[in-house]
Amino acid sequence: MNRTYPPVSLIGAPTDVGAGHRGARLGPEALRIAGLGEALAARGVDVVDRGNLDGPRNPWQKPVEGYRHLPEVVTWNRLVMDAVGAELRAGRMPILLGGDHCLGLGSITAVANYCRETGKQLRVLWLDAHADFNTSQVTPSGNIHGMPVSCLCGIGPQELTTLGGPAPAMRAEDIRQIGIRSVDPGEKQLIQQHGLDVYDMRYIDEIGMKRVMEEALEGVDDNTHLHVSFDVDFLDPSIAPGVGTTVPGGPNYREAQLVMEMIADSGRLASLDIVELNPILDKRNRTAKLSVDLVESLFGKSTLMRE
Ligand code: EXY
Ligand code: MN
Ligand code: MN
Ligand code: MN
Repeated sequence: MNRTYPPVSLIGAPTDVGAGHRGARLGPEALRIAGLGEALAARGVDVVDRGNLDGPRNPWQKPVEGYRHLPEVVTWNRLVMDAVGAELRAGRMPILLGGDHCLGLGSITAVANYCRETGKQLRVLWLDAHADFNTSQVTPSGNIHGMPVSCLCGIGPQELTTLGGPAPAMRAEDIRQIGIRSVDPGEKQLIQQHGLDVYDMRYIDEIGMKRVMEEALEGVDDNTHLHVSFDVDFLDPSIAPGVGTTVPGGPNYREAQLVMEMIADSGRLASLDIVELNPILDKRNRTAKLSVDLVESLFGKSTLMRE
């Protein structure tokens, strides 16, 4: 399928304030060194690298009332929301280079607001080992990278839930979570209460990735803005060791490629986060290179010509 893509802007957000390991702040550089910009340009995409946002450093403190680094997380997410929103309004596709996954909050808040302005229908595909649906009451860690989805759905501290306007930034029914295999006990109850659509690894094993993706993309049409939030811990750790929160039993190489290929086939990809890459824990930038390989598939690279 020959498809033209809108111009792309790479936005680096070098922080790990939402995480329990330090190192994701180096993610944007690792993705650049793995050749992300060049790979997109080779696919015929007009790509500009906006460089890195400049936010607060990681103070490396213990959680306070269930949140670690809340003020810093708020500041980083504001920066991300503004940068992502500006690219969307300029008719460009933002690719956020994290950084930890707390940044999905700012990114998707911007996307959701853009959808409201333009009358587009939002669909978020959350590719992750984790549901990231914790709250300060049930979090085992206080790490806010375990909370962006609940915040987006209006559950969480007011500074985060109202980042871009009145809460909730998005509805639980706008998101599909794929690859999930680590959910905390309190988080499990909240997911149930809010009726989140979770395609966990057991479901993927049972019905296969092709059908899972068909279900996750059901209802996506010409008026859909498709946002992909790609946490690299989605991938099985045997192929993607460069993350702080590895969980065994994730999608293998071909399953991950199929996810990206089927998203590409939908033709609706309009914004993307690549988060949680931790080069300190990686082996020779392998996880960054794999991420670039997967992004090529997201932008339509395939083995054969396909209809
Ligand atoms: N559920 C665990 C917690 O809240 O601490 C682990 C969260 C990891 C979040 C990663 C990035 O997706
Ligand atoms: Mn995550
Ligand atoms: Mn994760
Ligand atoms: Mn499998």
